[in-house]
Amino acid sequence: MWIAITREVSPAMARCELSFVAREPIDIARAADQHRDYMHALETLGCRVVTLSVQRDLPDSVFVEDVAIVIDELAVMTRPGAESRRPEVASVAAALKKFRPLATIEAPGTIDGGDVMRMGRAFYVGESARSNASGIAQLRALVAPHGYTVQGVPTRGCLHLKSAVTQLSDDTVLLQPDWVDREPFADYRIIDIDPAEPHAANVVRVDDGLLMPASFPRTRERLLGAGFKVISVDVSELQKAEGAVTCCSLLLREGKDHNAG
Ligand code: CIR
Repeated sequence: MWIAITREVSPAMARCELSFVAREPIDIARAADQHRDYMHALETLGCRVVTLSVQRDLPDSVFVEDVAIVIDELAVMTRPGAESRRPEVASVAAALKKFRPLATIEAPGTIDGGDVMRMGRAFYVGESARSNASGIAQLRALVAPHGYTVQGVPTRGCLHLKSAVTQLSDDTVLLQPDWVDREPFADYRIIDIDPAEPHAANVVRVDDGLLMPASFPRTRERLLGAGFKVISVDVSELQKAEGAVTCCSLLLREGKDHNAG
């Protein structure tokens, strides 16, 4: 069983950070509806959803993935690359400390959870505008004692590593070759996104199920053809905030409770 930590959409989301997409008006009510559909999809995939209360003044606070990196052994609270996002960390830490011992990335390190992709005990971390060498080195020092490796991976033309590559199964990744090299992932089976859908590489995996945006039907066909079980959700308003599907939840395995109170 998985716990999915989420947070309600902020009414200030129109003031979100944007890096690679142009600003467009965001329909907040519609974004909230889409976010509810997203949480239902997570439940369908077998997650118990824990929703944190809205942070009205923090435009990007729905994107909880960026503020923590959670493994069975601990939760690493990040120091997000965008300064406007650093006040999001404390309340997610308060929620996570019920489930895991906490560790923290300290200045001058920065790291966004969206840059952190894990395959088994191998972490790949985007060397992006949001995640720097100090942040990556600190993550390595925190997880190495638990038997994990950490490898930096350059990205280009996208916000985060997980805009470019995500996990489909224990041995397969979905990849956008324009935004990341294949070479670091050569040990895995690689499925390319459909080239007509450049943003399609970001999918959530929960056991043998996948959740992806409804706007990428061609890539969905590829995944269905490869035998994956896929749920699609319309997240168009969240996409206008440069979000996708992994960014709206923190997934942690239940039954690894820390009971720190
Ligand atoms: C940002 O620029 O930080 C937000 N507007 C979008 C963050 C999306 N996060 C993610 O994909 N992990």
